[in-house]
Amino acid sequence: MKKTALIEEVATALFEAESTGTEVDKFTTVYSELDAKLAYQISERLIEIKCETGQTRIVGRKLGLTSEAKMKQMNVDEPCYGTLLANMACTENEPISLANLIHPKIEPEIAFIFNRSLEGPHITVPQVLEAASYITPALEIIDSRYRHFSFTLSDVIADNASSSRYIIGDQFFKPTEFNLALMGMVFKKNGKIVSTGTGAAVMGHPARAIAWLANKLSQSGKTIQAGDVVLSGALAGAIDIQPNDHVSVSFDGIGSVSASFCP
Ligand code: OOG
Ligand code: MG
Repeated sequence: MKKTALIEEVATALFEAESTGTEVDKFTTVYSELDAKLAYQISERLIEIKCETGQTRIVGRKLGLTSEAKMKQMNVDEPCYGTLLANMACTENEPISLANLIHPKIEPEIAFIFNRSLEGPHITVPQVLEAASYITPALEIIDSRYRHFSFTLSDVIADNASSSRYIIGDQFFKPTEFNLALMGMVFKKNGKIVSTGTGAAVMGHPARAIAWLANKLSQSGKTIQAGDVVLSGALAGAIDIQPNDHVSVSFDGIGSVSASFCP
């Protein structure tokens, strides 16, 4: 199949899967030529379709598979990124409906907010910390469009890194004032601790994941832009969510954020 036709076919199928809340089979089993580079082109087309039809816009990026815990859980051994859209943002105050989701999971993250752009390919951790205006706790809801939440690196890249919804805290902190590698984290569901961790779980330092992103984006002529929200990737494994669940993440020194769910 021609590349352009394949991009269109897979992007459309993933868009349909999300719109109708129906899972699909992995595409790499059918298209052996589907490598990471082609997968990023598919995800770009998918985002285009979403922006056109959903009247939404790009508000940032998210890292995926930046911790050992996540790589083991998903059986993929490389990080990836996806794009955050305005209509994925949720707030703490309103229960999030799970009605249109396939098999949602939630995971604890640190969000970075930028007030100036960050252009790869030679971005380092100190440059990330300098360019980021704020950090705040975040929860990401992922919902792979693939059957049994099972995929290869290329499949998950095409599927916008399983992005579904996200919630960020409402208190913002200067990242240079903390040792993010040593920052403790407690992740809870319905009042019970699910996991604990430290920032170092994400590539040794969460800002290293952001540097990886800036450098990766530069390969396709893109940058982290002023105003972008960037999720640096889950510190711990994702957990299933059901209606009436209440989930929270707290970090040492930067507070917490929570999410509740309804049918
Ligand atoms: C892929 C997305 C992973 C993270 O924070 O590691 C991710 C997935 O697990 O479905 O968002
Ligand atoms: Mg995530």
